[in-house]
Amino acid sequence: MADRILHKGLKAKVMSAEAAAALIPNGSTVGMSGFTGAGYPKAVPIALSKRAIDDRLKGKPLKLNVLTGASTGPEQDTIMSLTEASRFRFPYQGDAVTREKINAGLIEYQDMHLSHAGTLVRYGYYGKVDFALIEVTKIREDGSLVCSSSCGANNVYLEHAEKIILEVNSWQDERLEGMHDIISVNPVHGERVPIPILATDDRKGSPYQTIDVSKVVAVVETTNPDRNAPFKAPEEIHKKIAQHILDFFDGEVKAGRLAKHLNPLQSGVGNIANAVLVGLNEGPFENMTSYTEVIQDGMLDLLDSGKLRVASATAFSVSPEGQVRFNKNIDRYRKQIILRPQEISNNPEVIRRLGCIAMNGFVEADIYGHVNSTHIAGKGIENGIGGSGDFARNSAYTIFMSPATAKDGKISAIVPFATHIDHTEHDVHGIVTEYGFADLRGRSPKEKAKEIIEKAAAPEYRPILWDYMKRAMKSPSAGLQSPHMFHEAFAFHTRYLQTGDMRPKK
Ligand code: 0RQ
Repeated sequence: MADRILHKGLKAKVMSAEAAAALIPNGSTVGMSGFTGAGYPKAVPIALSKRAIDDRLKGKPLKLNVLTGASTGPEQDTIMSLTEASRFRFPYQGDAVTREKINAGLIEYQDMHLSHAGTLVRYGYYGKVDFALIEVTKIREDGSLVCSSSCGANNVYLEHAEKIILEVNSWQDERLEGMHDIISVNPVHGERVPIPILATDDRKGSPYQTIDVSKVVAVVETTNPDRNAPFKAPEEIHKKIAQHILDFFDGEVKAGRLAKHLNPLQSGVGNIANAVLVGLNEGPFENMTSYTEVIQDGMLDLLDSGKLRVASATAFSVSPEGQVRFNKNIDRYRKQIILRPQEISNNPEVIRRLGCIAMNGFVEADIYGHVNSTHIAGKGIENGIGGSGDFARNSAYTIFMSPATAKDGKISAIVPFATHIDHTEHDVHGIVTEYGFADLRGRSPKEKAKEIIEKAAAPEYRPILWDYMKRAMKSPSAGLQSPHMFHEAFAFHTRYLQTGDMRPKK
């Protein structure tokens, strides 16, 4: 792997993952690369987890504060959570074991807007960052780095950490070089300048990440693949949701509010988001662009068909099959794909300037349009807000999508009052389920409730939602702007916890 570490001084720092892990003292704060299952460190976290097991047997459990870009992969989140080597986790996770430990109170988790993460770290809210542990594709002669399959918050941790450990992963295709556009934000409020991105395909930074080479204490060579979940072919329900969104776009084009190339698309991860991309590939829109945080398989399809002109993101989240296709066509994709640090890909200023179309999943939405993206009632956190808030608050179109029910109809995604609110009614323009698109624009809360119940709620839940709404309007304690009955607002959830079904027994 000699040609991947071209800086002589850093070549001399090559050591095993175990030796690098041994440099990290207990109690350290470690800023790691990684955004979805892409570009996260893979060897040192495993070595840290092994050490955590040994240290636990010795009665001195290893406890680290782990900061990342977003979710990562099994060699990082799953294993470090299993061994409880992670004491504190920030700013996003999407891992089943980590979720279980957080909900059991064994890991402290701060769930944070991804665009804010860098500023908060720079302002010292997480204390001193002792180590940056960053996966890269290559170290150049001058010590600058070719990032790997995600940029995430690497720039922040590399700038801010006292010491740096680099994992050079030869599994990452060297031809990623040239795909990144690294702009770093001045952290000082009052001294910040406009982010110079005026169009999705603007490149205004450097393809390389510069570092203070003297801070590097270890370089570890790895060969492990990124791990992103394979996508299922869209199911009927996902296709229906996608079709409602396409019909909505069609209406906006006819009304003259959107051009045929639409506005830059942001799309969350998951099967519904992928179904929307599949639908767009079959639909009438041409010459589209995407300003988003992850590039998934559906976006590669759109690039291949020529429907999508350019995609800007901070990470890849492609299936193993998508990865093969990506590597095969990487020279073409390099001209069409730009990877940026997450504080740029998710930057509110840029999102608002471009007028993005944000499409993200939701856990539950209430009748007035408040959206819960993160918490499952009675079960705690699912994943986190991720970038959904960055895009929801600032996009020209903010759409949330989900099946109308979960757990075989026992849970309604539309409830009287959301048990946790990530996105308020002021930011939400559309709520979509397989039953329809509730268009909340230009409507008061009571008008939104009518639209949501009639268009988006599952038919079997409509009567009980109407019943709640109508009684709330007559309740003497309720104001008539957003009528509620506090003693009953969570009746759907309490019934589910008591009987296993949100529907009342007949
Ligand atoms: O549970 O896996 O046990 O079957 O939640 O739900 O329907 O498969 O949908 O995978 O798209 O996830 C909101 C979680 C949706 C996701 C959320 C259960 C359901 C299932 C998953 P099972 P689905 P998805 C880009 C933007 C926040 C972050 C974000 C998310 C599981 O979209 O994390 O938008 N969003 N980031 O059965 C109980 C309910 C439920 C429920 C769903 N009301 N009650 N369980 N489920 N609704 C990404 C980044 O920022 C990196």
